[in-house]
Amino acid sequence: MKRRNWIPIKEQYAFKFPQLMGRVLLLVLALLIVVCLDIGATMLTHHSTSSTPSARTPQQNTIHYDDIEETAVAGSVKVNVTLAEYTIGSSKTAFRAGTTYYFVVANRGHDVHEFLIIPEKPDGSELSPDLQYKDKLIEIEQIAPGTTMRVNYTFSPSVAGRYEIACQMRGHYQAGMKLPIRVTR
Ligand SMILES: [Cu+2]
Repeated sequence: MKRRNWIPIKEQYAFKFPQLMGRVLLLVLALLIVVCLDIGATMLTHHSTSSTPSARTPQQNTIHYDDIEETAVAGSVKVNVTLAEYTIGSSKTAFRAGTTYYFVVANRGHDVHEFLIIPEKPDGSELSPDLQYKDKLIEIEQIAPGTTMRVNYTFSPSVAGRYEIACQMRGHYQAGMKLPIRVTR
């Protein structure tokens, strides 16, 4: 009797096990597809210059934000920056080291944009996008359309020189999202 009782249970188990494994495999496959799509979308929509992730690791002295809404520091100078397709406007393009600026960055476009302050060569000629990104002074990533970010920033005397306010999202910089600025001691 005992043996007979065992057989149906084993058969039942053996029958259900492959079904269960099939479901688990399908679930794992579905998850993998979602993850792959997500990575693909990120690569497509984000920086065109990020062929090597390590090249885009921010410097230690870079201030980097995804989302920042500071209030103005007392005595700061307000700078209105407007991002759109594919232009950058700024109420100021000449800055002094040691002065605190309150950057109010508004995305008035229909696409996601970013706010970068990146170096130019001392003579104003072009630097490679990777080098510009590596030596950026400040970055606010992924500013959604209709969103305004606010950040206080003080240029240190050691960074005096030529810079650009720019967006390096795929194709945006090349399409015109750059504005030359100067920082003086
Ligand atoms: Cu942009």
